[in-house]
Amino acid sequence: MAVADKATRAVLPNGTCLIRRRAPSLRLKPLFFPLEPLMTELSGGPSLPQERRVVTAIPGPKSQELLARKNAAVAGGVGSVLPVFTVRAGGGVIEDVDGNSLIDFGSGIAVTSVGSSAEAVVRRASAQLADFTHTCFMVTPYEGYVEVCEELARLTPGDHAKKSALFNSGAEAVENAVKIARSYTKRQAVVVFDHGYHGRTNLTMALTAKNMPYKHGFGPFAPEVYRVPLAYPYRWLTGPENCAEEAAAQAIDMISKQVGAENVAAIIIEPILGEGGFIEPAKGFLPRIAEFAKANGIVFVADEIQSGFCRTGQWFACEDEGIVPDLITTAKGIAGGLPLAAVTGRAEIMDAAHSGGLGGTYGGNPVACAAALGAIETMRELDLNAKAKRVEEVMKGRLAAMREKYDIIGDLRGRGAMIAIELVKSGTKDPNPEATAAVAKACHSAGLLVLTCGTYGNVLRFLPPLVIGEDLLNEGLDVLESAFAEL
Ligand code: PLZ
Repeated sequence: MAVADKATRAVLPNGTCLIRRRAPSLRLKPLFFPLEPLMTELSGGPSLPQERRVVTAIPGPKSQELLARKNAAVAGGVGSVLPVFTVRAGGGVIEDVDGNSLIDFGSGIAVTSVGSSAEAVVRRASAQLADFTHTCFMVTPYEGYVEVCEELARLTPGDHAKKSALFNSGAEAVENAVKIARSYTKRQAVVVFDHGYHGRTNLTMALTAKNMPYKHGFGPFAPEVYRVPLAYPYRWLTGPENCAEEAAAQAIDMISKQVGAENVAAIIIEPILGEGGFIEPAKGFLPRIAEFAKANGIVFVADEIQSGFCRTGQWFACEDEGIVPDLITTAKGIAGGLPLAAVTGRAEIMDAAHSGGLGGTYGGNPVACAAALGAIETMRELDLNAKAKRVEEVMKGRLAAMREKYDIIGDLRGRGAMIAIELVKSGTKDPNPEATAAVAKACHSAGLLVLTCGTYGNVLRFLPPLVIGEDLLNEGLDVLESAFAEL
């Protein structure tokens, strides 16, 4: 980390981080460091202006050309929400090949919470790249992996002894949480919830609720997976008041009667559901399910892959109801854009699998670990939990005003910088995926990247990088408001 010693840093009021770097000394391997005698750069890479700039149609002509190449060379099953081809990204913007600069309300699906080119991530990952790219932790280990596991033990809820194992993707982490829970309990069944999303591999497709586009035509799926009701306040038939109690009672009844609690290895739940529609389970539901798991020797797994690492204004969303999961799965925000995922949990559970039973060629890659340490450093230094709470304040204020004005906004929910609105047909609760797609499209054309989600495809979700400047955040909300006005 010699480069770190030579850098001075300042944080701008808009949250971006400035670094002044001196020329690398001879002690470093000069070949691997760009020759920058004295330069100042934004966290968004050298001089990336933090502005919305639309200079062509979206997507522009160069993106269209690349899109034709994509369509010819890339498998049709791999879609892109908005085919503008990126050249640079950082802070709160994405710049494309045509010179457009989009405000980013997506963070690459909740990944780049520290920005897409955060200074500490780039610095640490670059230094690691220069030292070595890979050894395979299962062959010869390295310190970065251990350091990430130590950080995970510190940051995740609970003060019990914890251990971690690192992987490449969220789905892989969830699969491994199931392997670990099965080893520990010597049971097979896994319980998941309506609207849940846990990945696209065979086992995680089975755990995921929604057919299209995730599962359709891809079966048969892994056995011993059981789905139970979720306390979804906006759509609970008897209304939100008794939703937590009723949903928990139904879920517990189904587990007890249809599966047998004594056969259940793990209950897996997202403390705030991501792909399913940014659903916050009604207050009281999560603690009731966690309690049931504990009383029956079931491993309670919080899937914090989307909600973790400051996204909701806490290190982990389950902290809001004081939940201490037995295992917690993380990915996405953990490494500032590099692929890394983890299972963290009670040491006795994590140690249940036999030696050699867990792993993979690339799991906990050293460059990804270095990036994770840089991302965590950034989260601490810039107090990104506080930033996420501020994003919530600004967004909820503006969105509540829009909801007053446009009655197709049926629900406004989420925490921190994980906020969503659910769109319905006027005067009903019928899902309105058409309006959702139209608003998203209008936003894209005006230079604001927004994403949709939800079982019914009628949720607009907002996941800005936590380092986004407040001006850009407000400008993005202006664009959204105009999109509603146009509709
Ligand atoms: N668990 C809670 O949100 C990934 C999926 C996007 P991977 N969510 C984005 C898509 O359409 O593929 C996710 C998640 C939760 C697990 C996962 C899976 O994480 O890194 O995509 O495998």
